Amino acid sequence: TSDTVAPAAAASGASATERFFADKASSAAATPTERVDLLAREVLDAVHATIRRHKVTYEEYNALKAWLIGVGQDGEWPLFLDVWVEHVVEQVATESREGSKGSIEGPYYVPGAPEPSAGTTLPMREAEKGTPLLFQGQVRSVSGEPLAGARVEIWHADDDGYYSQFAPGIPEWNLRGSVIADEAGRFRIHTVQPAPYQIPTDGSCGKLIAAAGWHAWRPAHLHMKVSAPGHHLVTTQLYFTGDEHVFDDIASAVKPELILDPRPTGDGAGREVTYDFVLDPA
Ligand code: MBD
Ligand code: FE
Repeated sequence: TSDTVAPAAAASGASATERFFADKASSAAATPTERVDLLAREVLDAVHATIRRHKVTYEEYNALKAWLIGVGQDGEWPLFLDVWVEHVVEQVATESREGSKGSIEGPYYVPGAPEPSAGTTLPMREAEKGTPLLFQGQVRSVSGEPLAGARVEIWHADDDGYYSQFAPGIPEWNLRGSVIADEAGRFRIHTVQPAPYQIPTDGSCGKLIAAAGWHAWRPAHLHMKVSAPGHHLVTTQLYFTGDEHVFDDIASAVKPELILDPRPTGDGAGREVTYDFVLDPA
């Protein structure tokens, strides 16, 4: 659009790589030797089996090699892994939970967002584009008690599908907030409806998508981290009914429980939806 510079893959990729190293890479637990041996061997065995089954040629091997080198040069390892691998890690990690369904975090979470009060408006530009959206609900434990003072972190793309801190020209904390629920565990967050998100088409992930004849879209979504002392944090995403890609997400991260159906607000100017979160005991 005219007032935003289109983000290049290399710029958002570099930011996502930097973000990952700052928050996650150093805290990753050391994996025991036997476990690395097992997992690395099985993954390599699967690669070898694919090469044999499909008689992969030297041209194809070199195309793969060039592509893998490019993923790193574009800073797109966070994007690639979160789009095509993370959903299975998330399923395995949360399969024994009884509370709210989770979904993948993706590459664009930033800790330490501003903490507005429970009936709040997310940081946004003076004339932020998009349909106003009131997102409200309550945080409870699996036993049904309201979780006073629960934290509801929310981050999402703007009406052009861009995330602050990963696309140029957007204020630092735009459409990001860390909201503390009230004594009844309730929160009310005023924001705008996010647009569907398209994976950058000018980087290595875009090249794979084009070469394989896939599409680059994720359905519009809100990202959330909901937490309370003594409970498991839930990382999730919420989607919108009727979205063209809601059952055709390039990141395979939609679950039926995560689809919202907002209603028009009384004044007709925006939409509102209620969604409650249920947290498992830690
Ligand atoms: C996103 O916005 C996202 O949520 C994921 C999982 C991957 C790429 C972009
Ligand atoms: Fe996202």
